[in-house]
Amino acid sequence: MDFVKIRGKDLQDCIMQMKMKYGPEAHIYDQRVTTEGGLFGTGLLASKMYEIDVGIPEKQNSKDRIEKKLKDLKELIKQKQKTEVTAVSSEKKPVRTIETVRPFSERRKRISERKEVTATLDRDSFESYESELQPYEPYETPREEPIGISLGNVPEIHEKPPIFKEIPSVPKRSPNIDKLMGRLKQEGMSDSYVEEITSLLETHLSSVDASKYGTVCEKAASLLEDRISIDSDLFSGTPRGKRKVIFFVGPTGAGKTTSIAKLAAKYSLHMGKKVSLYTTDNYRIAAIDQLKFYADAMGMPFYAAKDVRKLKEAVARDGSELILVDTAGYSHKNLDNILKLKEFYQAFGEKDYLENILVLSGTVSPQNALSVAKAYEQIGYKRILLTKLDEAEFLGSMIELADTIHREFAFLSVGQDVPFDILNASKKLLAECVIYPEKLKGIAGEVFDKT
Ligand SMILES: Nc1nc2c(ncn2[C@@H]2O[C@H](COP(=O)(O)OP(=O)(O)O)[C@@H](O)[C@H]2O)c(=O)[nH]1
Ligand SMILES: [Mg+2]
Repeated sequence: MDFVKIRGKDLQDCIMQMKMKYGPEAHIYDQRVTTEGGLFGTGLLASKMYEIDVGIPEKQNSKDRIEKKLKDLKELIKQKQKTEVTAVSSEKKPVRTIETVRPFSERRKRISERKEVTATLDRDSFESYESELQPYEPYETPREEPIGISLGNVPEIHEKPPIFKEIPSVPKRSPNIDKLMGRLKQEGMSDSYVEEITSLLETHLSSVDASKYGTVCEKAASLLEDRISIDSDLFSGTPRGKRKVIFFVGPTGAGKTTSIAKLAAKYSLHMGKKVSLYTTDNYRIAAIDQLKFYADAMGMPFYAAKDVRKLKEAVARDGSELILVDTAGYSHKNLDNILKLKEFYQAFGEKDYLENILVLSGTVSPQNALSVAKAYEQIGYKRILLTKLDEAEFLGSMIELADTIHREFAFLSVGQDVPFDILNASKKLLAECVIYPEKLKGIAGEVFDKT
């Protein structure tokens, strides 16, 4: 605990300053009225002032401290990467200059000790807490029929009376719209979706507008923006007084663990929330190690769930406001495994508000993304965290997918740098990445500046 004095014109002013400077955790432990100025030290005509003594918990006593923690975390990660490379490239024991990076061997020993005391799982005693999950809209298969103008839908004009003879059977598209259609198809969007977007676009463009490619692109970007839904608040929809629990689900390698670490840093170090990290990926020591490393670096509770009963005990003791749960990556071809994730919901109770967020890599093919989105529909999810934008060539198919299955984008992961390479999802950015693909290059994240 640190202590500071704050002076102000009245108590209200002092409290305001305290909250602004030191956040919600700071509190007053003493207050007094003092004077300031006055003639020749006599106190005559002195103005009345208030002074408070403030206690600030170490964790968030200043912006500087948060920034320092972030810097330390970055340093630590760099150090870890260096030591891992050294360990692989030479037989020599890696030199570790930061004490907090404990040798893996030591951690493995601790983990195996913990494994020995694993209790057996009483699967029959599970109660269903699925109703706690937010209702998810049923999955709809992508629309296949072209909407708007299509050759099949155009009336047979040649059978009309002679007055219409001059009208071409298919309305001629402006070359700029054709060019944009090509662009969208190259983005991985399906023919029917491109048709839908461009038909809509045509209704919004005058012939003068359509003659300028720049205007066509601008309008297309704004129409596409309207098709994108976003929600970047992890607490979104959480009823008052409930704790938010988020399971990050998705295929192996999608970026679940690193994204969790980034979001944990944002919500804990930057926003001052009480965050805990859990993993249900209890079979792979490396997976436990990876998340534990981040949890240790940020000084937050970490728990590797061995079974539901143990997890329930840990959850009951946990005083955090936000629990981020890492999960094992399951192949979208193995529905049974995906459904097994639901077992872990039993560990949470009435005061918890559960959500799944699907972590999806922006580098996968449209077909793969669709299969993954469908497979994880079995456990329900409302939001998508899109990763690897820095490596993605195109994002069009991801936008189409989310629009078609009515899902929101939550965050965009834009690189490997924990905790910085993540952004709140932005309609404008996503739409512009599709229309102007050069935007994808050099995209950078730095959530801590922006919120
Ligand atoms: N280029 C790039 N790599 C990423 C991104 N997110 C994660 N990765 C990398 O992808 C690999 C797998 O990430 P990880 O979080 O372990 O995936 P998980 O298996 O889903 O937990 C790691 O090497 C990460 O550094 C990203 O946004 N861009
Ligand atoms: Mg992982």
